[in-house]
Amino acid sequence: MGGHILVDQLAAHGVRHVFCVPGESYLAVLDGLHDHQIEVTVCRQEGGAAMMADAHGKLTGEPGICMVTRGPGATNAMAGVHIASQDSTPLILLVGQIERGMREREAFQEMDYRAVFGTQAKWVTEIDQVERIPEIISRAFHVATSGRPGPVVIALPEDMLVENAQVADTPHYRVPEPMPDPAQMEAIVARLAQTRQPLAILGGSRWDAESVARFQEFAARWQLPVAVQFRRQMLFSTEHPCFIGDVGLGGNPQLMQFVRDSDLILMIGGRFSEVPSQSYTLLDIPQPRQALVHVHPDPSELNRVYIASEAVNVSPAAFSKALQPLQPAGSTPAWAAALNTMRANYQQWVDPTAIQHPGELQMGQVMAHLNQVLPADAIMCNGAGNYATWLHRFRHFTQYGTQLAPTSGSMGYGLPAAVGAKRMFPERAVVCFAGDGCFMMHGQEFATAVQYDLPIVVLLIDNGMYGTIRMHQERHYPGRVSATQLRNPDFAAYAQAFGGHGERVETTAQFAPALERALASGKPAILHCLLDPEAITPAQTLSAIRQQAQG
Ligand SMILES: Cc1ncc(C[n+]2csc(CCOP(=O)(O)OP(=O)(O)O)c2C)c(N)n1
Ligand SMILES: [Mg+2]
Repeated sequence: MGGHILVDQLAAHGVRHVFCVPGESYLAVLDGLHDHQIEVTVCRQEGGAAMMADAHGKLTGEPGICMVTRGPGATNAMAGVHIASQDSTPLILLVGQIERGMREREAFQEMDYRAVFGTQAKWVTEIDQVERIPEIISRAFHVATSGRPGPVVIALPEDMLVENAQVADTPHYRVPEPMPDPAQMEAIVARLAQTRQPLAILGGSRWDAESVARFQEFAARWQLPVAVQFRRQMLFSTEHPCFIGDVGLGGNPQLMQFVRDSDLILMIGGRFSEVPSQSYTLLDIPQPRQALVHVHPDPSELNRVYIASEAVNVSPAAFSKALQPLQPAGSTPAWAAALNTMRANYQQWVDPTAIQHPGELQMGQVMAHLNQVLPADAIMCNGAGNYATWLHRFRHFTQYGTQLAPTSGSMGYGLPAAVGAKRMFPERAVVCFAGDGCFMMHGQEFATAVQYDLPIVVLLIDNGMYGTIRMHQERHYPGRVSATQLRNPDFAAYAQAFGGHGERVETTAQFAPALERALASGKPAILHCLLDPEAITPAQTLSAIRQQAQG
């Protein structure tokens, strides 16, 4: 039966987990999962299920699998599809669909998936013939993972899923991995030899632990200054002597100046889109002043916004491999002093103990404590909000596979991502940072954490408002607070009501013992951390922003 064939095909491509919200439209697939070794995570909302699948894709490089019902299930899941698209994450969304014979009558929950997901997914299709399931599923895995990875959406007509057929399994998908032309690598080395101040900026997907290690070795050999793009801290160790920071929101102004002053930029894997480029101001468009080496797995991304001096159409993993034999001519490059200055500046920028802000709970101290007690392989998750700045600026990321953060700035991502991560890696510590606004967008997935006994820790940073928007409000419309105040529940009681561990943290001194109890509880936990609303950024208070805007 189609539903069973589908599950077998997923298994043939190595799938071990699926994230779903059930629907009557795909009962045959659920039946196929009944006796299968594939693990199922039943979620509370399809957006959360899709975000868990995205987290799977980010951590493993293999497509995360999400199953939802037609119409409202699919529109809910769109939240995760958009994240996977902007983050270049492999994801396959399987959607139950109305019977084939009812199409175009606006049947119950009918939707035109090609039209609705057409601009978000790499490929949208519908399986009309049960015999074609192996072919289409195989293609879906290849499309989702090759070139620039992204989401694929497949609609499954209900009547097709109950038809029978004899089919053969397809082999496990394989991602084509072209290597760069050695002559182009020579050209890049020749440019490096002549440059005054080079800078590598890392981003995108199709990295892995090995390629990160290779790139770190290359950077060390060449004493190459390295930065990462917005929410891509896990691509380069913050402890590496060549690391000089991240180009993101609320970034270090001196690093931004360093980008402008560089005469050669190696942009590897990323798109240098609106946020890292500081609203497209850091590099000239379309022709940057600097020589630009752009490495990207999608040829249509090369020369799209920035005209490259060397456009290298390979994945970051392939590029890092090709860098291995390349040796610098001399021992100390001309830019070594600039690197050391910038590295020292970076170390000051990320010293959390240097930060003081209003209120009894000091986030700098919280971050210093987390850096001390959390293992290096702890997976850190977040959604969107000013609270995330603390995590991205002050956490000592040192390993690949430790960060789940949407570059699309999608609120609510942190909790489902944490649930998905802990489901896949139960032995690793998983910590979710969430704002009071952010948490409530997908807070229902705390029930999923309880259902599967997933002891994640949520640090819920409550400032009683949609703080980011309030900050922008004060900058542009000072004193005119509109639609940004929040009246919140008791989040510790919320955790307890769901069957988890919950505590309220009001002061710095309370934080460390509360975290210890949360970790020791063995349950999903929420630490309801009360942050003074004045402490809107590590550097500025809300009142100061307002006063500045009022002139
Ligand atoms: C799904 C979604 N809706 C709205 C926004 C716009 N937005 C960005 S940050 C933010 C406020 C976040 O509030 P909170 O989670 O409490 O964090 P805070 O900024 O207060 O630290 C909003 C509404 C968004 N990024 N994503
Ligand atoms: Mg808030």
